Amino acid sequence: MRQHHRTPRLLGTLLLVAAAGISLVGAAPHTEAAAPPVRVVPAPASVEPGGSPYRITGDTRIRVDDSREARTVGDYLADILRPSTGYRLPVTSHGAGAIRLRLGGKGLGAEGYRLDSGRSGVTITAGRPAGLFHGVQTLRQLLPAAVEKDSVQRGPWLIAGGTIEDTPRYAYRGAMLDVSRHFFTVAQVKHYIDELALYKVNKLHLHLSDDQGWRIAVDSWPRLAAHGGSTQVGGGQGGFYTKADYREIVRYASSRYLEVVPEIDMPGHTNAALASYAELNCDGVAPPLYTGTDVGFSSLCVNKPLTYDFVDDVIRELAAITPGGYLHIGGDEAHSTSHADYVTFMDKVQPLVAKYGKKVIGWHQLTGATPAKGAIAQYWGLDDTGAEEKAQVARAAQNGTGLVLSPADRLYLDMKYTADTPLGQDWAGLVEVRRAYDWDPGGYLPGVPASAVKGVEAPLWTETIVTSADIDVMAFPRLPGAAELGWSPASTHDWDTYKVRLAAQGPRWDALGIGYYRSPQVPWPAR
Ligand code: NGO
Repeated sequence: MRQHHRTPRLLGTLLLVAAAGISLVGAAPHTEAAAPPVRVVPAPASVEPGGSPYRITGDTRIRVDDSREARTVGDYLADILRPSTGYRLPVTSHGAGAIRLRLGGKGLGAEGYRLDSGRSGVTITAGRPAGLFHGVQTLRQLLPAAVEKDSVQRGPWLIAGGTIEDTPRYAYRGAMLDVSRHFFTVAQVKHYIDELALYKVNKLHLHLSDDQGWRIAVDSWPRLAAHGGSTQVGGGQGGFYTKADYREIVRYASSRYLEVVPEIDMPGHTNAALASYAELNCDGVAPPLYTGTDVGFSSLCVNKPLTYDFVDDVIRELAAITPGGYLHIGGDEAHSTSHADYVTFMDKVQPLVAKYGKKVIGWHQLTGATPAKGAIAQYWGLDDTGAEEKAQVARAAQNGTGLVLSPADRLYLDMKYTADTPLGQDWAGLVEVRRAYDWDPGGYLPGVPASAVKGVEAPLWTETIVTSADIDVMAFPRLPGAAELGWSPASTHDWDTYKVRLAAQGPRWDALGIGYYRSPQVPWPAR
């Protein structure tokens, strides 16, 4: 098979042709209907259109390999297709089936898949179940948008003929939800997970603590959640996850092939903890709970031994309910901590993360201390952040620290799109859809070896975000751009073809009930 990622212009052309809705396969004389276009986000690594489309009918069966994971992905696919097609679509591990989910295949890695579609059926092949799942997301996008509706729609349910072979550019493709500034229920988090899964995002970073709220139960320090979780920005009632709640989020995320990355932000952004336990404060006096939106005013007491008993307990309990490999320790905006104290704190806390079997992630200020071996720094600067700060990050990267890129004036989903955007903030600037998409993580920070970049993440801070509808309108349509930066080969990067593929997502979001910002930069089809 031709590897289109080595021939960028050709792939760009194919996607452009496909995006324009011009069928490359419609010429086949026996084709029963014009082949539908291939408009997939994130852009697959290789698309080879050709042959007749497959048509899902009332007789279609979903044949899966005889494994629990393949069966689960098959059931998930059937659950998506049944309401809108009205077909039975039995999932079976025996006999024939025109839609096939196969585990096997070489060279597809942990998350890649191959999708072969033709007159007689569609086969998704993957080395691992995650690849089958990602292949199913692609399959959804090959079908008409109405497939996403929850009531029976008219077909025909055609899937373009051809072959897609697809593996991700980066292993870390994240989204962050700040559940501290405003609390979001387990159901709301699951809803967001489902949206992230559409675009092959594989990390859910939960910002579980901040000045305004502590959101995870810790048995050895019960007031953290009971008191520290009892309010939020604006003074609402807040909330927290019990351990059972958190486990349920982890379980659900993993059913969508996302790994949860929990964050306890330290040593700053800790007012909720300091308010809950007087003894954590240097002066022994607990501050009141905080419901404003200032940053940089709180700090754990770096020179108190009790601080490290506290951190040890929190990390131990959190690590025990987190199957993923990472634990995020924050480290941003420690403006009330001296530099020397910050370094001391990070020297003491990072080994605790390792002690409980996890790898450290921290905001990129961590590179001003000594990042532990195997640590990841999450860059949240701007395009015009000073050269010195960028050089500090680059030096850490040269010395082995991995990077996840979340430039605030590109990937912060809480930035306003335009001055008229009702929600969000603008401290990092206005971030329209093109700005969010049109940059290259591989070459973004000078002096950073390409191998140091582990991926990208789109954080959603929630000072102004209260409901799931608020999440949706800030995440869509920028989140899919972030997901594409993480997944697609650099050779597919092209705003003009991307915006056409992105426009095709609009009717899908309408069908799914996702309210989004109809940016004038994107040629949305008329509603
Ligand atoms: C900053 C700050 C957060 C704010 C966010 C708002 C980081 C890493 N620390 O990002 O506390 O919520 O901006 O955009």
